[in-house]
Amino acid sequence: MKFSTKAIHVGQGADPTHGATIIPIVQTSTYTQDGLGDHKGYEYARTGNPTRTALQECLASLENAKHGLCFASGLAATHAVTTLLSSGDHVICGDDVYGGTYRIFQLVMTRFGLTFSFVDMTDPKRVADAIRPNTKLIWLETPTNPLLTIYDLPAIMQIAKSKGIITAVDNTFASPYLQNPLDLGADLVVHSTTKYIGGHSDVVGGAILTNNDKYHETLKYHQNAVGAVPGPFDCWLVLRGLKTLGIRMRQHCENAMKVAQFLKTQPTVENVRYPGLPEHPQHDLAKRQMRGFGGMVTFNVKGGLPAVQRLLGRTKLFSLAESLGGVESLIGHPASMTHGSIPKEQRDARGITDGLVRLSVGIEDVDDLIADLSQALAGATVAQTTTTRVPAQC
Ligand code: P1T
Repeated sequence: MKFSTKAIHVGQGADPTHGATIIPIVQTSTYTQDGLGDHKGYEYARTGNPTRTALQECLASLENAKHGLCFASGLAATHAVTTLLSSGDHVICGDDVYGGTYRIFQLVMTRFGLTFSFVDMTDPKRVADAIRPNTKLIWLETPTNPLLTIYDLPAIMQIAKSKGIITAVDNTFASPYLQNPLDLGADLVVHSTTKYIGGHSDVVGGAILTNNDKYHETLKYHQNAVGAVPGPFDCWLVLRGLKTLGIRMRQHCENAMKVAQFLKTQPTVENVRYPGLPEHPQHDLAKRQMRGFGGMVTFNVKGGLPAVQRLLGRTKLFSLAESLGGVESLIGHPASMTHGSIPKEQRDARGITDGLVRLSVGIEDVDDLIADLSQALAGATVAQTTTTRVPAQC
């Protein structure tokens, strides 16, 4: 079966009870048993739920994985991966990741005896150099959030494999439609299903997919033991979004490319980053390991924060909001929003400067999106009074 057929059918056969064509929302916390130990596969809804099972199976099939586990959020899935580790273990993490990932690693999990090195992985040799005797996990995003850097998955996975280190790839920005890290050697794929997979900005969720039976068993144990599971309605919403992932991603890619090309022509814009642009530093690598370049675009606005604030206040179709991957376009300021948890010196050193703007390009008519950016950029060059944002740190 090919991608969009799997997205619509895997795990989603007609309901045996009533023949419902669409997977029902099995809204129950517990399951009546016929006798002690005699049940239909479900005992308690933290441990398992048929709507969640359908989603887990479907997501696993889309990442070419044997196993899938869903969580209450992308960060709950990230946290679950750390349950494969023990106090004293060392983790190598890409130095450009979602600010919340940095926060749970550096500001939360270090209190439990884990240590983290944040490494620029554009040269895989730097990953090899960062390995210590106690390194147990390599974690990365590609494309990265927010700078859209592409890392060489086969090369990094090979380095990890030679040392017996677990690899986890957060595939949220690409979605399984554009990239399958397990096929490129990763042990675990992590998703915030809140983003492209859900696709409609109406649900929060996360998932881990793997072919490794041992990791799956441990993660499943912790999924139940910790209990950060999604409710049945949330799973149903993600399943509903998932059905159109392929068609949405094609439009996101097409629109984002046009928006990136437009931004390049704008005198008030510099350093447009989009993996589909030939001048992107890892454009050839992106072509090799992805099937499209995604819907995210970042750029710098000349004039720094004041110019950015004016721009953010002027877009009408691009909503100023956290998150990404929905059908509607969003605009954000990583330094004060998604990456506000990272200390300023580190943000600046990594390129997440006050002048950086991130777009999640939706699937509206691209002519309208470009017209909106065009008017907002034109207006942003005219100085106006603005209010100062309080960092939201989502
Ligand atoms: O929000 P949540 O479902 O918990 O997902 C966390 C997460 C994990 N991985 C990546 C790459 C992410 O981008 C995110 C969440 N990101 C945003 C909310 C954002 O606006 O970037």
